[in-house]
Amino acid sequence: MVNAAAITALKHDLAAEARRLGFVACGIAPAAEDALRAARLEAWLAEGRHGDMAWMQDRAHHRRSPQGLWPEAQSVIALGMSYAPAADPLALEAAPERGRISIYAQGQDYHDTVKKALKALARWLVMEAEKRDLGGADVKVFVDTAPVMEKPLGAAAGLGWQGKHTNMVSREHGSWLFLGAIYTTLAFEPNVPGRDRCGSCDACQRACPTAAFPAPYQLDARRCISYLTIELKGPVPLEFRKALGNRIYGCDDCLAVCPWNKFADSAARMQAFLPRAELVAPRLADLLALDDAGFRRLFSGSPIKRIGRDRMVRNCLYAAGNSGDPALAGPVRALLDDPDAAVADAARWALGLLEP
Ligand code: B12
Ligand code: SF4
Ligand code: SF4
Repeated sequence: MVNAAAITALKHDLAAEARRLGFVACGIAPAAEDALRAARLEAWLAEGRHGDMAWMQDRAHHRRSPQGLWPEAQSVIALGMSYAPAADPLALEAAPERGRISIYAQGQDYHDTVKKALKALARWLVMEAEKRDLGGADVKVFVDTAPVMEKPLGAAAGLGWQGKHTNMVSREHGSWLFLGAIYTTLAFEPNVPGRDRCGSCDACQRACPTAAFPAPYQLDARRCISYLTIELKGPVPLEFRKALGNRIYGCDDCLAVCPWNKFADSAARMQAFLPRAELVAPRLADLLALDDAGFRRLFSGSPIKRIGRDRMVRNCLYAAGNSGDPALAGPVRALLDDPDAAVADAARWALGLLEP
C-alpha cells in the first residue's frame, strides 16, 4: 500500500525540481483514455486533415491515450518550457526581401533542450521514488515526435487550455510554451484541468492567411503554412503560394495575435531559445544561394536542418516571387535548372512574378 502523504510530498518536490530544470509549467493528468479526445483524434484523421503526415495515422492507437501506448502508465507529468519572444514575431512582414523563420526555430532545437531536461527530471523521479520507499517507479519521456497528444494532455494537467488556434495557451506564458510529457507508473493525484479562457475572442481565426481553421478549435493541417513549409514534400499547391508571403519556415500568425501573450515574459525563456542572429532576418538572396553543405552549416543545431536544403530553397523561391524585388530575379534564374524538381518549379513560378 503506497503512502498517500509520501506521494503528495513527491508531487510537490517534483514541481520544484521541474522548475529548477527550466520548466515553467508542470502538472499531472490521468493516463486513462479520455473518450472525447480519442474520438476527436479519430475524426481529424478520418477527414484526412493530417495530409501527408502518415505517421499521425500509423500509431493512432498509441496516440489515442497514454495507456494505449503503455498500459502500465498511471499518470502523465505534463511540462512546459517557455520560448516567449522579446520582439514582435510579425515585424518582418514589412521586409519582403527577407525570410521569416518562426520564433520556435530561431534558437537551438527544442527537441534536444526539452528532451535533456525531461530525462534529468525522470531520473530524479525514479531515484526519489526509490529513496522514499514508494515501490519503484517506471518512466518514459516524450517530446513532439512520439505518438502522444501533448496539447490535450497539457490542458488536462492544468497547464492551460487548448485555444481556438488549437495550441495550448497558458495564462502566464500565452501561446509560447513547448510541451513535453513523462508517463509514469506512479499514481499521482491529477491537477484540475485548465479552463477555456478564449471567450468571444476570435483573433487567431481572423489572422490565418490560408483559412486553415474549418471551425474554432479545429485545424486542417493541409492548409496550414507550418505544414506547407515544413512537412510537405514536393511543390506547394498553387492556391497557397501567394499566402505564404515571406514565411519560409513555419508560421506564428495565429499564436502571435493571442491576447494572452501580454502576460508572457521573455525573461522566462530558456537561454537555449534565444534567437541566433543569422536566423532572425535572413536575406532571401543569401538563402537562395545555399548548397547542401552551406545549408547544413547554417542550420546545424537548429530544428530547421530536418527539412534539408531543397525544401528550404523551395520555400525561399516562393518568398522571392512574393517579394516583388527585381534584385532577386538573378538568384531565382540561377535555380531554373535545379536538379530538384520542386525547386525548379518554384523558380519558374517566382520568375513569372518578378519578370512578368
Ligand atoms: C502534427 C503537429 C502539427 C501539425 C498539425 C497541427 C495541429 N493543430 O494538429 C502542423 C504541422 C500543422 C503543426 C503546426 C504547428 N505546431 Co505542431 N505539432 C504536431 C504534433 C506532432 C501532433 C499534434 C496533434 O496531435 N494533432 C492532432 C489533432 C487531432 O490534435 P489537436 O489539435 O489536439 O486536436 C484537438 C482539437 O481539435 C480539439 N477539438 C476538436 N473539435 C473541437 C471542438 C471543440 C468545441 C473544442 C473545445 C475542441 C475541439 O480536440 C482535439 C483533440 O484534443 C504536436 C506534438 C505532439 N506529439 O503532440 C506538435 C505541437 C502541437 N506543435 C507545436 C507547435 C509549436 C506548432 C506551431 C506553432 C509551429 C510553427 N510556429 O510553425 C504550428 C502551429 C499551428 C497550429 N495553429 O496548430 C507545439 C504546440 C505547443 C503548444 N503550446 O500547444 C507541439 C505540442 C510540439 C511541442 N512539443 O511543443 N503541428
Ligand atoms: S500557423 Fe499560420 S497558417 Fe497555420 S493555422 Fe496558424 S495562422 Fe494559419
Ligand atoms: S487568439 Fe483568442 S481565440 Fe485564439 S487562442 Fe488566443 S484567446 Fe483563444
